[in-house]
Amino acid sequence: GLIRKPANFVSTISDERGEELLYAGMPISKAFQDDIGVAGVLSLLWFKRLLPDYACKFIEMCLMVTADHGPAVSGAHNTIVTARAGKDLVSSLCSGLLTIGDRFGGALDEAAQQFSEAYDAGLTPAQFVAKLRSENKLIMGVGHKVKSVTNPDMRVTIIRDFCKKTFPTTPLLNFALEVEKLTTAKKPNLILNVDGCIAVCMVDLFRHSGAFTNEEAREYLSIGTLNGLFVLGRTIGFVGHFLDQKRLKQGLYRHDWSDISTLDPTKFPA
Ligand code: Q5B
Repeated sequence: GLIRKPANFVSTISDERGEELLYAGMPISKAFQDDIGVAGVLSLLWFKRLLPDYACKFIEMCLMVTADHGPAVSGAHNTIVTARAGKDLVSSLCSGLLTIGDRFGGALDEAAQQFSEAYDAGLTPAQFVAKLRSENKLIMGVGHKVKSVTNPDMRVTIIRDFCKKTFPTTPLLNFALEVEKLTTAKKPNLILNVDGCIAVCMVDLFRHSGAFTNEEAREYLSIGTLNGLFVLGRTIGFVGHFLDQKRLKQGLYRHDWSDISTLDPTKFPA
């Protein structure tokens, strides 16, 4: 008989070959009938299952709170400069997205790792802080350029309160909030930031929603899932900044000399 050549390309999340597009096996018409929303679609395409309503609501809230944080942050700034250099939407968006990393918006995965490792090892919040300090490492998901205990980040309050109210249990969020008490006592801007808060809540969701096995929870944390939430959310804002600049017909950006210290190269040996 015929022997089928093994496929070189394997995919398991969607299928457009039949009469109707399927997302993780769910026909697109059912996604609309059941009104699963963008977060429901995300849960099908990222996790291949429809998460419970409270979890979808949480994901939607993550996308809402990360959608934008003004024109001054690294990614929006890059998007704006690129748009003003006359580039197209995709180039401007990519330029913004490429700034996302440890310092800006991309601390979620490592925050999840650091906090959950410490919690699982039975460290106290004080031991966790001391351990990272002794290793000369920053605590990912902690610290903010402008937000602090005296200028709290409402995004973090909204996510934190929702999770405490609707999640079955929030042990890692509770642990992170204890860590925050210690770090803010040292410096008021060392708050649990939006990356950190979303990250620990996602770990609580993976571990305690009943929707994932322990192995799946471990895998999602190890393959770098969580930064995807910030990337996806902030894409909304970056596209907004691109459109804003085009609408405003802003010309080429050139940084003001008065805001640059041009130093004598001979005084700074390589
Ligand atoms: N120190 C966020 O730094 C920032 C410490 C720490 C222990 C820490 C910094 C950091 C970890 C990574 C992280 C996500 C770079 C941030 C985001 C989205 C955003 C952005 C927006 C949006 C801020 C001064 C002193 C030093 C440091 C100590 C600082 N952070 N110690 N653990 N985590 N955090 N990134 O204020 O003794 O003076 O030498 O890297 O979570 O990106 O809105 O802007 O929505 O767009 O510039 O919210 O915290 O402070 O780096 O000059 O440090 O504090 O060791 O100590 P800063 P630095 P010392 S959310």
